[in-house]
Formats: sequence, C-alpha cells, structure tokens
Amino acid sequence: MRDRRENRSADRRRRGGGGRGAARPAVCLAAAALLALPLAGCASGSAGSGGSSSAPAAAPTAAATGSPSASAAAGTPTASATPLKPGEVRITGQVDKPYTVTAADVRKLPQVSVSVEFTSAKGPQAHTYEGALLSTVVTAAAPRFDQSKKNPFLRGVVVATGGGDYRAVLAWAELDPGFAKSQVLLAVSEDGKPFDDAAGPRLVVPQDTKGGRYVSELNQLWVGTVDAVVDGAR
Ligand SMILES: Nc1nc2c(c(=O)[nH]1)N[C@H]1C(S)=C(S)[C@@H](COP(=O)(O)O)O[C@H]1N2
Ligand SMILES: [Mo]
Repeated sequence: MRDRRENRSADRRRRGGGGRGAARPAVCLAAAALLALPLAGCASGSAGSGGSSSAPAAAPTAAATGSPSASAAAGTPTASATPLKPGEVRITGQVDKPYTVTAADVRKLPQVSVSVEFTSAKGPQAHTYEGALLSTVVTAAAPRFDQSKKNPFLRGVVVATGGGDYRAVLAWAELDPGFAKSQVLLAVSEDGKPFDDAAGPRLVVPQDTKGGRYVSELNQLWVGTVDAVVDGAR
C-alpha cells in the first residue's frame, strides 16, 4: 500500500532534473510582483467578506485586491474544477485566492535550505532540502480566518495531499514562522538534486523525527479551519 509510492514515486522523485521546462501559468503569490511573475490564472477575491475574512496574522505581505470571486463566497474555488497537470500543486480550500503552483514557480520564490534528519522505512535519513517556505505559498492564497475570534489562525490547518492520495495535516501554527520556530518547506530539491518538475515538490517538516509528513509528489494544499468539523456545521 504505502509501498505503492516507494516503488513508483520515490524513484520518480529521485530521478531529478529534467522535466517540463515550459512557461507556466504564474504563481499568484504576494511575491509575484517582486518576482515579475504575471498574475494570470490567479483567482482574485478579497475584501467584501466582512469581519470574517482576512489574511493571516503572519501574512508576509497583503496580496493585491481584485474583483470579488463568486467561488470564494461559495467556499468552492473554481480552480478545483481545472484538472492538474503533472507536478502542479493546487492551493485551495477556505481561501479567497486559490491558485496553482508548480515546482518551477516555487524555485522563483526566496529559497530556504534546511538540513534534516528523520527515520523512514529505509532507516535513518539525513538530507538537505531547498525550497520555499510553505507559509509563503499558503498565505498567498489568503486564508479566510475569522477575525472575530481570538487568534483565528490557531484554528487553521493545511492538509497536504501527495502521490497515491497520501495525506497529512499540519496546524497553521506549526508552519507559521511568525508563531513557531518553523521552516516547513515546499522543497524542490534534495541534497542539491532538483526533483523532477513532473513529480512536484515535497513537503519538508524539519521538526518531525519521523518521515510521515514529508509528503512527496505534492498535488494539493488545502487551507482552512477546523471550525466546520468541530462545530459540526457542514
Ligand atoms: N506521496 C507520498 N509521500 C510520502 C509517503 C507516501 O506513501 N506517499 N510516505 C511517507 C512516509 S511514511 C515516509 S517515512 C517518508 C519516506 O521518505 P523516504 O522515502 O525519502 O525515506 O515519505 C513520506 N511521504
Ligand atoms: Mo514512514
């Protein structure tokens, strides 16, 4: 079962390099302007949701405002209707600005390097990963945190889904460097070797001593809060 991935994905991941060099629909990150990336393909949303909508406390920068998104109001981003290409990661959920990012896009963001140790079925692992902070990527989607609550981002979660429908949850506080000593990455290389663009990035969770949340072949980052689950609403 899990070995479905180890046979398939892990090898694919390790192939590294190469891949689809073509231009991609851009990242709609707050950093987009800085990086001179176009904003095409980004669902714009924003404002208009009253006091219950806002960027997270630790937002690096506020994303530009745009026309209101009907999908944002419905809580079902239109972005999810578009099929993903290999290597693409959809940032979706209870966010005002769902968008899709590729490994190539992630490489254009400020790069952070972390050396980590964890254990996996293969035994002790020690690697150096490089990539963007997960916080940067998910914050750019403008999570709808309820500002009427105290520390609303503490209700936030990011659910990472990777190859083989493998899935792991992180609490927002764990990935927010403004809150915890966190360097959770969307890694695009391992030990200096780039992941295959078609395989997509890997989640790197330096505080974990087990490899379980090092989700590889990422294809979705769902961002939201646990309120609906906890309160039993919808
Ligand atoms: N997509 C995906 N990512 C995954 C897994 C998986 O089955 N599928 N297994 C996890 C587990 S349980 C571990 S221990 C590590 C193993 O990483 P390694 O193969 O680099 O040692 O990957 C994690 N990431
Ligand atoms: Mo594992």
